[in-house]
Amino acid sequence: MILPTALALTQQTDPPQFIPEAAPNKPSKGGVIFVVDSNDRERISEAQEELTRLLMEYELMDAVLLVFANKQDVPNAMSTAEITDKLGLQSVRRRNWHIQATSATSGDGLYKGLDWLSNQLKNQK
Ligand SMILES: Nc1nc2c(ncn2[C@@H]2O[C@H](COP(=O)(O)OP(=O)(O)O)[C@@H](O)[C@H]2O)c(=O)[nH]1
Ligand SMILES: [Mg+2]
Repeated sequence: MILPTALALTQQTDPPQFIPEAAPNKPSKGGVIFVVDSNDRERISEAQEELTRLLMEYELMDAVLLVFANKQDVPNAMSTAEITDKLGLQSVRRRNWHIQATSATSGDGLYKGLDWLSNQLKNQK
């Protein structure tokens, strides 16, 4: 998450969550980077639920969304089209979003995704 407020890891929830240290009183512009394990078919629905929960956060109302479909180097990993479908991204209408195929181990796609985010944040001003 790229937000102007600091985030703190709280142990008071299970699992521990990142929460804003001082809750802003208005939605922050900025962006969310949501990293998905494209090779984990078992947990993609869990990822979808978590993304839905995240996007309902008041503070993230105006944030753009960048999804990294990571582990694209793994044979038989889900494609960006499949992940778009399973995360229900087509129904994300009120914010700009982008899905980027990445491999964190080789670095493929990381800069492409960050370039998109950087351009979005420039245009938010
Ligand atoms: N092949 C591959 N491995 C990755 C990539 N990104 C992270 N990993 C590896 O994935 C492992 C962590 O697994 P991960 O799926 O992130 O977490 P877990 O599902 O909670 O176990 C580490 O060994 C990372 O090096 C990637 O893009 N490609
Ligand atoms: Mg995993």
